[in-house]
Amino acid sequence: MAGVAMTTGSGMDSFHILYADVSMRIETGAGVDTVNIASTSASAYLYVDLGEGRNYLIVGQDYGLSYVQGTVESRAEGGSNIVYIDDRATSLASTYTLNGDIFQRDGSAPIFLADADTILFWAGQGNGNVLGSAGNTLDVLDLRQAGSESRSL
Ligand SMILES: [Ca+2]
Ligand SMILES: [Ca+2]
Repeated sequence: MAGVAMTTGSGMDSFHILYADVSMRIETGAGVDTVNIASTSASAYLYVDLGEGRNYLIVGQDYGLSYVQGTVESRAEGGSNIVYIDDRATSLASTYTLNGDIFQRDGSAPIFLADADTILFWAGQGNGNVLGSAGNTLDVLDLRQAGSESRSL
């Protein structure tokens, strides 16, 4: 994988990825780490391993999932991740699918959520001024593949 590789240590590390246009591999090691992903290009494959501890993975909080166009693969080797998927910046109705540990919004890249302990999800908020922004659809296809004990949606 060409691109950026970063490894950090046992402290509480925080990454805010505003725009990834090359592939990245980020490993944050032990400690309660936070990785916040705002925007990725289609040619960028983003691999994040938040390591030991109960970590926080945030996707889409800045601009919504429309700007997440490159695949995101996440895990927490030896730990777990609390995952926030936030598409509130999107005003049109969307279809979201959770299939095992793969989350995807139509028109956005898949987000792989290995070692997710909890998933908190916000769909688009809609816009009363835009026609056709009625409801969102969330399809949960299969949670049995997920390697976690409980899930919150
Ligand atoms: Ca760390
Ligand atoms: Ca960690």
